[in-house]
Amino acid sequence: MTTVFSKPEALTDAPLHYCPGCTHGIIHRLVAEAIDELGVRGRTIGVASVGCSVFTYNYFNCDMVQAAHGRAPAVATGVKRSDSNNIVFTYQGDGDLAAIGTAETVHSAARGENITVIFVNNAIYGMTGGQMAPTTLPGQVTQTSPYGRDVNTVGFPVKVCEMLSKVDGATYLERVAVNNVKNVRAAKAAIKKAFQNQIEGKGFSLVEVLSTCPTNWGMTPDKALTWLEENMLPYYPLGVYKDKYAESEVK
Ligand SMILES: Cc1ncc(C[n+]2csc(CCOP(=O)(O)OP(=O)(O)O)c2C)c(N)n1
Ligand code: SF4
Repeated sequence: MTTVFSKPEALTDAPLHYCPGCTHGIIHRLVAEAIDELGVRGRTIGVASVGCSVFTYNYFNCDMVQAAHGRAPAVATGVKRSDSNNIVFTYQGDGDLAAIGTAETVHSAARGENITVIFVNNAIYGMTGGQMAPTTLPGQVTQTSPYGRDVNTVGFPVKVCEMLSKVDGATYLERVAVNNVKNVRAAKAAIKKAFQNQIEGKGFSLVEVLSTCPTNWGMTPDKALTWLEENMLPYYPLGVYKDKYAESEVK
């Protein structure tokens, strides 16, 4: 019999704890597929962050470390520098990476650390019950912005790929989404490239994945995918924000 579908080896058998329809699970699978296809599982070390994805250390079938809130790129820096043969990735939400962890994100990019950052942007603090995040859209209703995010009082969302594109040390920055099959395929290619870059010693790669939080957005999973498409994609355009090596190839 021909096997047409199987679980990546880089995922354990542990059942995921995510809410029904949450796209964290899709992103886990894409990361695991990339690790498998590149044949690096035996030397991969993941850094789990704090947020709904805190239990990634139970789900990825490779060595894992747990970082304090926002500190994953700093921990990844140490793990990578201790043995450059390690393939090191972080898996972080937007509250983790773009709020308490902004400094670690910017400085690891500025230092050009040879690590892979998987940044899951669902425009809200999921784990803690749906508070406004740095990435919450203007006008978006959350538990702490019941009348919608007012940019006049709390400022504008942080656009991480755009911001890091001005950081000289960053190598590869791409924003993708997992709201439909076409975008999932593109997300897989970007994630694989971010790992491939590290294998080739090219430096800091970050893939921002636009993701859903049906529970805290207060929507069905189906409606959440539509909401992402109609609201997040216009504000957070998909695409490659920096590819240092492609640029030098073009020149
Ligand atoms: C030092 C510290 N401050 C605050 C918290 C509370 N906290 C836990 S998860 C979280 C937000 C996580 O949101 P995000 O990174 O967007 O991930 P999501 O849950 O949406 O996937 C916060 C503020 C904490 N655990 N540690
Ligand atoms: S709270 Fe949101 S981000 Fe967290 S598991 Fe549920 S749907 Fe996913």
